[in-house]
Parts: sequence; C-alpha cells; structure tokens
Amino acid sequence: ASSAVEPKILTLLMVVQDGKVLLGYKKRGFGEGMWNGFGGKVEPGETPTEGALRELREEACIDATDATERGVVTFVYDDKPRPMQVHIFHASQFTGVPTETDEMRPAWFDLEAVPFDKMWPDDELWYPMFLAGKKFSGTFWFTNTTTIVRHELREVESL
Ligand code: 6OG
Repeated sequence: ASSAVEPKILTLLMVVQDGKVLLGYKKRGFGEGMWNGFGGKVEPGETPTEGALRELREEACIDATDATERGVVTFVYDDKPRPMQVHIFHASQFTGVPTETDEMRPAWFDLEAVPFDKMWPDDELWYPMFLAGKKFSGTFWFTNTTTIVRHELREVESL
C-alpha cells in the first residue's frame, strides 16, 4: 500500500501565432479573474493531448491542428490535499474563430505584453522556456493557493 497522493491531471494550451499568444480571461472556477491558457481536467480514457484539444474546443471554440506537449509542471499546495500535474501544450495553427464562452473570454496579447500581473505567478517563470521552444519540467510549491514558496524548473530533452 502506498500513502502517495495521486495528482490531479490537467492540461493547459497556449496558441502562439504572429508574435501573439491567445489567452482567456477565466470567468469562473479555479483561477477566476486571471488570464490563462485553455485547459482543464483530463477525463478517464483520455490522453493529455486529447484532453487539451477538447478543453480548447469547449472553452475557446477552436481546434488546434499542430498541438505539441512542451512541459509538465506539478503544483503542490499546503492548503489542498492533492497536487496538480499540468501538461502544457503549444499550438500555432487552428481552425475556427476564438469565441467567448461561459468560462473564458479570449484575447490576443503581444509576446512583449503578456499580462503576468494578472496571471498565476508560476507563468512568469516558465513562459521564457515555453516561448523559446524549449521543453521543461518543474515543481512549484504554493502556500495559500497563490503564493510560490519554492520552485524547481529545468529544461528537458523529452517529456
Ligand atoms: P479547471 O478547473 O478550469 O482547470 N491551472 C494553472 N495554470 C497556470 N498557468 N498556473 C497554475 O498555477 C495553475 N493551476 C491550474 C490548469 C483549471 C485550469 O487552470 C490551470 C487548467 O487549465 C497554480 O477545469
């Protein structure tokens, strides 16, 4: 028997095109009031890639056609029982028109003007690797859900 707590598996996908990144303003739920990529929980029987594409369709009404996994980050909280393991995807091509949904209001941001002050604090740490096309792996330890007390982040050859 193991006492290890299984992490919740989630996805996060950013579309990057023409020097801009597509983000969504989260209207409800976890991360409400912040800008983030699109994503959510991976469902039973789904791969992380399938989950990432489904969540993008549900939250922004578009289909990414070249999504690739770029990072795996784990968030550990002192005030929640289970860590979250988030699979981070990049896409540059999609079909459809980004459209506001009940959950997200999409908008394009210049890569020089990503609104880090209105995003989860880990983003500012891994976006440079993500935008440079690197693959990365990391762990972030949070207190009070939102404050990073420690982190590890490194470039990896493969995920
Ligand atoms: P739903 O509850 O909407 O999925 N998420 C995070 N994203 C970033 N950038 N930083 C974090 O730092 C995050 N914690 C969670 C994963 C939640 C969505 O929010 C992302 C999912 O895309 C703590 O189903």
